[in-house]
Amino acid sequence: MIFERLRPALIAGVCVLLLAGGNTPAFADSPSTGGDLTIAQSLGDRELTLVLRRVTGVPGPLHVDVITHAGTAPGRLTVAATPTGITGASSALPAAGAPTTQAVLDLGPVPGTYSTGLDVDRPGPWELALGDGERVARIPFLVPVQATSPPERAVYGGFVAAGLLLLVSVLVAARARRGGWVMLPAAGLVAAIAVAVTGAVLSASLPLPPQPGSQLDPTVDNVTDPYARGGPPITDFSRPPVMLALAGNPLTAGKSGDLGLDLTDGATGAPVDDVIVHDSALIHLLVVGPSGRLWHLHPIRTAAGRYRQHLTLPEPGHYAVSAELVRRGGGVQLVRVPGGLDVSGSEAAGAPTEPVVLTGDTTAGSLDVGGTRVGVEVAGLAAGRPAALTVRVGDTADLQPWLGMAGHLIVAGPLPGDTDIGAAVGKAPVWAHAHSMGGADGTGRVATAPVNGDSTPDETVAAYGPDVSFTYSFPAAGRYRLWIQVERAYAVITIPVILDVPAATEGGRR
Ligand SMILES: [Cu+2]
Repeated sequence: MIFERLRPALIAGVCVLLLAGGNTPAFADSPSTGGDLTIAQSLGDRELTLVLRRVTGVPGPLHVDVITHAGTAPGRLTVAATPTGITGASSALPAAGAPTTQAVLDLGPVPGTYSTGLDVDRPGPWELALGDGERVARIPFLVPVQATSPPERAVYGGFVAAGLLLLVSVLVAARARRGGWVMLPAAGLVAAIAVAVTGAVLSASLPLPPQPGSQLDPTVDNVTDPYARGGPPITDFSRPPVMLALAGNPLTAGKSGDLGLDLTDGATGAPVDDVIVHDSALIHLLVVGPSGRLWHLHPIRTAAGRYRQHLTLPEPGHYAVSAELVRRGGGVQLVRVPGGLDVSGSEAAGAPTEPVVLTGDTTAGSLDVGGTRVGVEVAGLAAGRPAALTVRVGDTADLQPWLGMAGHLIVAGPLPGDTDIGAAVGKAPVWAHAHSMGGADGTGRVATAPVNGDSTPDETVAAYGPDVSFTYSFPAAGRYRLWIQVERAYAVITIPVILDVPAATEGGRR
């Protein structure tokens, strides 16, 4: 009897469930589920890579790794984290703006990973302070929460309602004298399942809201619920370019000093504090000296829009300075300091590594960098055409990804001559930074993009190379300076190259 009465409800329910099963929704991974955050920092004389492992729950632990390099001095670092976001909602947590968690980290003499842990008690924007007793790097980071999108809420709500209505249907079917009454909860059940299925289908196809951190200035509220902002954004996310000015005391050759970098907004003149981590650093600082030496450094952030770089420049003369950075929604900018940097003094510099010279018909060469044999080869070289550049570092696949990449290529030119390179590079029309194109694991396979909050292998994975190749189109003919950088045995190797790029001939290749 009961089954007779229940039949319409059961048939409808089963049909809709089958339909839902056939359309198994691919739940979009929550947008704020971040991966690990890797940031290179030149803290004092130490070149460090800081890795903030993803936070999986709040309150919860934040695992902090510091990777040291060859020559990094042992010693103690302090690590502290401060919530910086303010919310209108009342909270029992300590007020933002003061550190809520701290730890110490003892670096040993062996290059590698040193770890410590912090505890984060709330989602939103945070600042990590990494100190060496003299300087403090202040690194902004986000603690995400697993946010539920409106369609996902419809899925959960719909299925809960369907479950309840199913119970009601059974009860009504068992108790009611007239079978028709069961149609009421059964219709509700079908409607609830329809809502859930619609939500499931939509959740896979609706665009994600603008992401706090990478697209929006993060606040506690938009990190906690990225879907809360109503309506489409009425402004675009773009920001004006930064103005980069050098600050600090003049530098003397052979003596260590601190170079200050002030970032100001080109429109408002306010300090720029929306720099986001790009290629594993807030700022990539490139400095080229008078004899063609390159420094690739990662200044520490000391305050909003203020960065500092500790360095020792070995020779007097004119240096070219540029910074590569990304403003939130502003794209990658390679900003040159117009006047460059003058270093006084008379310190005699040690000779820099002799570059590989590829000119005329020479398309291959080799050199010794710090005891490692490096071969350099170029193919298809002509202005305006993609050229392939390959370096072979040693003979085993033991390169480490530095800044998330197996190889970095920095290009400046065309240059008028081989003297006073810093000044010439400062005025050079082309100044580029390219990365190695796939094949990073030595098998020719292109490294896959991280999915679902996974992270790419960090520097500790020494399994790349020995061949690292780049593709770059030199826009104009002439003499270029190139610096290729790879990491091996926790040391960054810089390979200097001088390259003459011929003009493209009609239908011809070199
Ligand atoms: Cu860099």
